[in-house]
Amino acid sequence: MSTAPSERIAELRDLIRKHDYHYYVEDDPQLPDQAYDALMRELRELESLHPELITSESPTQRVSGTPLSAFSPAEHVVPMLSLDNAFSEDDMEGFVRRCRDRLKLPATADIEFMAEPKLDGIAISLLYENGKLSRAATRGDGQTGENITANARTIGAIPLQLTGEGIPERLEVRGEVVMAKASFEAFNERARAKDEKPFVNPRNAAAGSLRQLDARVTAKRSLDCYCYSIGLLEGQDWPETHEEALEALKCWGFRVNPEIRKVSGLSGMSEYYEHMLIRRDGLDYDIDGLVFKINRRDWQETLGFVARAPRWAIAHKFPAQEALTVVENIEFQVGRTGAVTPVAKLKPVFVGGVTVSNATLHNMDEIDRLDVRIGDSVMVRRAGDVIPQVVKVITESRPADAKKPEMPTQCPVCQAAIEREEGQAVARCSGGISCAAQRKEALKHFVSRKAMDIDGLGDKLIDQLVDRNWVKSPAELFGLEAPALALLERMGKKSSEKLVQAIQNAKTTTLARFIYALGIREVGEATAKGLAGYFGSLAAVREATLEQLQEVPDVGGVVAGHVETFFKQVHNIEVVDALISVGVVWPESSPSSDGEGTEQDLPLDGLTVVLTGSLEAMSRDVAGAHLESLGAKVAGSVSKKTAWVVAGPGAGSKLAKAESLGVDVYDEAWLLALLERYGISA
Ligand code: I6G
Repeated sequence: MSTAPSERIAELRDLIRKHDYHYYVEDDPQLPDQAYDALMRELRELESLHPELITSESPTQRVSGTPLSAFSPAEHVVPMLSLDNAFSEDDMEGFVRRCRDRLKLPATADIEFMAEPKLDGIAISLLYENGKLSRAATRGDGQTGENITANARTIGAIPLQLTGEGIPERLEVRGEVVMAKASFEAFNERARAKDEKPFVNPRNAAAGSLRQLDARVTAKRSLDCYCYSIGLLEGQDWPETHEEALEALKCWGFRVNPEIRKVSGLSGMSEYYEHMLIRRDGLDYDIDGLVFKINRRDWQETLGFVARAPRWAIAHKFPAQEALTVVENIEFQVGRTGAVTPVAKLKPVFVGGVTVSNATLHNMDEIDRLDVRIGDSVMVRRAGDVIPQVVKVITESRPADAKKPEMPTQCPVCQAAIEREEGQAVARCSGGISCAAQRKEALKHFVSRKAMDIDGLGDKLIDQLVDRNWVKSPAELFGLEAPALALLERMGKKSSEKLVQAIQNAKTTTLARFIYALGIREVGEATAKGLAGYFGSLAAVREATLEQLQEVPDVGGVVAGHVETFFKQVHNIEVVDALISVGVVWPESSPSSDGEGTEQDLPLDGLTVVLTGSLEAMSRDVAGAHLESLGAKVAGSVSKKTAWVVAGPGAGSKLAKAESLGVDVYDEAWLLALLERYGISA
């Protein structure tokens, strides 16, 4: 007996919601993208045959096709308050003391707090009635926001229908909508390539994307949402602690930040602060501080509110990522592809925890767009490991003698002519590999952390190697010997030997790193990963046609053109072949482009592995790529679904979690033996 369409539709919706839960809430996807897409496709097809069965909570109904003419006001059921800020340890001490005094606790009592990152995004209120998302609103003035339901519905991390047990009659949830740093960078890169205005920071990008009148535009902007509290709960009792409230949110299908911890007393709070300050740059999203909330709800009630802020919570702010300074000069630097980039030389300023004295201005169009001049006061932004940017000129403070910069006509390094193609924003030095600046930059990129990751080969060393003409192309790095290196400035016997070892270790890499290291125009880390994953081997990438290249997610005509052109140029092929002949290797896999590729039975298919601690024979990246080539999924965190954890020296919380969950833990020797069994040696 065949299943009735209504039953299959219900089954598919449940399955999709279950997989959304694994993906968004547990950060542990249980299905390859293609299989998830197949479920969505089947649901869409069935719904198109039976439109009477479509409901607004169906996962197919996230994007509405009718643009609004304006956002309507949305009055909050419970006002959205703000938080008091702390900027120092002293401020934090004062906060804890006040809590303790008002709760009449002894001076020795350590209060339990939930500690959370404060995401730098857009606050959102989500109202659910009988489990269905009925309204989404921005914070506005805290009393009334804007109704942005159609746009919020397009965000995958926002459930349209709650899951799990004990769904409340009415529930209002607060969270923060953010744009991931990588999506923001990719968006701005595309905007600049099209001569469109980039966003100043991920927060503005999230705000701009959430305030689109056409939800189809929002849907394309990869927004994310993390929920952090309950504003209204009707039809059941409030959880007794904030920790339990967060657990309930997860059960109902909300993404809750995995960095949240329970801490005790001031010492626990400052340990978390130090820990997150280090983690900050490595997170996917911007955070501007931490929020500490008293865990017990009865204590929260006792403390209550003052002037629109709870007395039981505080935001401990991080150093700002934006600051004002002055442009002292504008210089022109030549990059690895010959692009001549104007760089603002700044009066040194402390931003986001470091002193910044240079900021990129990208190209002359960007200089015109910002209208930046030498002598101007500017706002600079530094986030993560991204090059500091000038985001805004304070034109009101412009001095009378502020000078407009001009693009030089000759390369400042090799004196070759600087050319700018018709319609292109970027000007280029025409010197090619005869330009020492281009050679240096290509090598710096080649050895960088996300490329071949050669530890100890810094910019100053590369400058010397190129200036002495010891290294003319990347393959020559692998022929360097310790006694010669020891002659260079700031190098001794020990450091030279260590460097030679690091260079030799880097010979074993991954295909994605290798492609990225080649420095193909507009092929960043994500595109390189996409190409490696899609084609599986360098030969396949080299032979791919323009059409095939464009089948890789996020590869458009321009990037495909750069890849194709790169592999057509004889000197590039010589560089690649020379690298392979000096022994650069990587594991190759079957292409995921092959429709049957994903169906193939690979030996570790379906197994999730976590690598933690340090490995000696190969980097974790390389080990991960080997495991993936055998079909395993390599995850970043340990869960019940993890099959094996491979732990090296220095393994910490992941090892502890594996042990507490009873997940099998192995050492590097075991991993090497496993790989050996499938013909992979270190
Ligand atoms: O603005 C906020 C950001 C993050 C918050 C907040 C938060 O918790 C992680 N929590 C509260 C209680 C309030 N504002 C009022």
